Amino acid sequence: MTDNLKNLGRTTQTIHAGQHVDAATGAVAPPIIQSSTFAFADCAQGAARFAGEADGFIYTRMGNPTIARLEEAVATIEGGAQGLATGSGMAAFCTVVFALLNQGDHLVGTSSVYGPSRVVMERDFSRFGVESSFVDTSDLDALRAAIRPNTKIVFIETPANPTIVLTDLAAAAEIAHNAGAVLLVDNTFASPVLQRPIEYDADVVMHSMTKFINGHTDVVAGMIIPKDDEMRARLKPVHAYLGACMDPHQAWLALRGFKTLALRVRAAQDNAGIIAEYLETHHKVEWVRYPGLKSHPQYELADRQMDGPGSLISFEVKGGVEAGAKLLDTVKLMTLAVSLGGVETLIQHPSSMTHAAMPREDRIAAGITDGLVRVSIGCEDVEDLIADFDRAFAEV
Ligand code: LCS
Repeated sequence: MTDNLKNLGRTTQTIHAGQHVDAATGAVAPPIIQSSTFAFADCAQGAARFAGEADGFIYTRMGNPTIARLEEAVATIEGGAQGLATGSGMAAFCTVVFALLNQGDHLVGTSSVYGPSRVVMERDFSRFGVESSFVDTSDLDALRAAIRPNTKIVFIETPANPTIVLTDLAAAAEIAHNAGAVLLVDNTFASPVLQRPIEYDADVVMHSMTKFINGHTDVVAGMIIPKDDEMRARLKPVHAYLGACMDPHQAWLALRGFKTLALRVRAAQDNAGIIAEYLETHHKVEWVRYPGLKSHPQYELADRQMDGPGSLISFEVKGGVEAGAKLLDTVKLMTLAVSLGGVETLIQHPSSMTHAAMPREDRIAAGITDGLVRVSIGCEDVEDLIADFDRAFAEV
């Protein structure tokens, strides 16, 4: 954590965290240290670095100066120890699970999470004797009941993808800790500008930085933020050897995106508030789920644990799947594509796209209805987005 930024505003933090004038050249923008390996002055220095007795870089899979700036930047705003950057959000999740669980352990997670996070537990980690179960963690009694004697990770995604259901972070932390488990929070949907789970006692935070943190739909990347150095020490050896590392150029792009994170999140959120109201009053819309609307069942929780409702909206068009598909096929300015959190508005159909790998009965149980449409509102002029919706709804 960069202590001198600790008490400054989010916009200031995102602009300055991890940004240091380069000592060698005076460059204000960070250099891309595109090197796989780092020379030692002598054998003693090499041995000391490997033994962890001397600072300095060894090999980029184990650490790199450009990547370290990004790990510092995200940790500063999340309020945790230095991060561990990964090649993707999925690599971040798998690294945490691989590091913290042993054969015979159990993970309990939010039923509506990014589909592959659930699939990788149920299909792949199960092959190594690691159990998982998924429940509606917005229901704290259901979460409590799902804890088993061997539960070692409580995995919360809030707001959840794509249902936009929230989980009470402080309560989930208490339940996890009472059971001797770790609370892992996927903070991708909120971004650290709007929600910092470590403030609510989470042990590990993860991100798909592909989304808001990079923000320009041109990088796939992930990040793990441990709450403290002790947790970092549990994760770091696996991160160094599993091979889920980031590339320096990828880190540089994400670091550039990070500078405007607060500005982009607020601009998109302003648009999303207007569009959520537009959708809620539209006669062709069945229902809308957005934490900034009073109709959201957890409007008060959003107000309590988030600094704003964000820019992801889910809704269903009257007429179900067919009507929704017509809307998605007709929009012009909005792009029919998966992913989210970029400056451009992206719209998609989770049942046939991001969450298609989940069995239908699990999807339905998780609240992912066949007709659910998810839209990630971007930073365009809001009247242009509304005109696009108007045009498309007229065809439905
Ligand atoms: N966590 C969340 C909440 C996500 O939404 C995603 C990706 C991941 C983790 C995985 O990150 P990745 O490996 O892709 O960087 N979500 C996607 C989505 O909703 N549409 O496309 C990807």
